[in-house]
Amino acid sequence: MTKKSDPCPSEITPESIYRERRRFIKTLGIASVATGLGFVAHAHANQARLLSSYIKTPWGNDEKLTPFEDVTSYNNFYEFGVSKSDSSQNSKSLKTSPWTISFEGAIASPKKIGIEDLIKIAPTEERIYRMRCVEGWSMVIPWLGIPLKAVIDWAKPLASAKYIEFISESDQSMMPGTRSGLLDWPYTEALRMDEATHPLTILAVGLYGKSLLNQNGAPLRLVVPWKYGFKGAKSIVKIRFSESMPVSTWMKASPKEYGFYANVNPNVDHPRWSQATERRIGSGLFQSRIKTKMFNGYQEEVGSLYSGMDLAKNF
Ligand SMILES: Nc1nc2c(c(=O)[nH]1)N[C@H]1C(S)=C(S)[C@@H](COP(=O)(O)O)O[C@H]1N2
Ligand SMILES: [Mo]
Repeated sequence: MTKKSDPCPSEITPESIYRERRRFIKTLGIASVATGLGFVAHAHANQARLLSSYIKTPWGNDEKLTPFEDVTSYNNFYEFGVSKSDSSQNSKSLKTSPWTISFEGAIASPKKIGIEDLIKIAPTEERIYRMRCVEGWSMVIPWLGIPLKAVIDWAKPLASAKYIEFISESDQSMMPGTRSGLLDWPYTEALRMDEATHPLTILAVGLYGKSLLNQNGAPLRLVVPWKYGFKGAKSIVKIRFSESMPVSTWMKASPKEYGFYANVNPNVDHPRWSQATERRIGSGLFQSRIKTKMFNGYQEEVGSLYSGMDLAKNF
């Protein structure tokens, strides 16, 4: 538990401290261990209540990271308002402790588990993933999380379960945006089971070496790096297994614009704008525009999940 009195250097200049640590790891040559896994970096003693250590993975080690300040101040979290700065300003009201996640639907026995126990299901890993928002901007974020597959194996869904649905918190007293009729609350998202158990899919509990801030979906959010950012449901309280394809919040709101798959695809435009390029968020004026890659650059890893599918129809 972080004490209020603890000095927290990562809160002062998180990015520079973070870079320093990465340089240090590099100098030791540990980052290039052949397996890529196996290096346990000790977290700052004063960081996350949830994270005492994590495994460094090779994902995204060559990427230029989006500064911590941008990752934590330029957000989409409509439960706290629709502008990018709303959730960093308004989300203090979200109480993330205690926090329970329930598992229901096509499951042998429905379960509930506290977040502290859930993150013990599998070791926490750092994975640097690109995130591409459907609106045309992107970031590179050092996530801390656990493979969703480990949680699914623990939950033991029925063999008939073909989909998994993620349901966000929607308490009106903590989330002022849910008093509006903007979306059909609670926010929900879903994956096909083979997407959910893919090794790239994680449940994130932190970023930049510390636990998630509320604006990023504390204490638990989905990260699926080859899909548009809206698939990554935040502040998850319920996980439901089902036999038929769930209809997500965005599919309900605008079915012509938001499909079930939401795979990043530069060749399939959003009805109101092109998806061919993206604006890489970085502090200040120097935000570069770059070409968007198929599956957000993860084609080699996930392309086979969609072989034989028409991705223009299954957008
Ligand atoms: N519950 C919930 N989850 C959500 C959203 C939201 O409004 N509510 N926005 C989504 C969108 S559109 C994006 S791009 C990402 C943004 O994540 P970040 O703010 O951590 O970058 O969260 C996704 N998850
Ligand atoms: Mo998004």
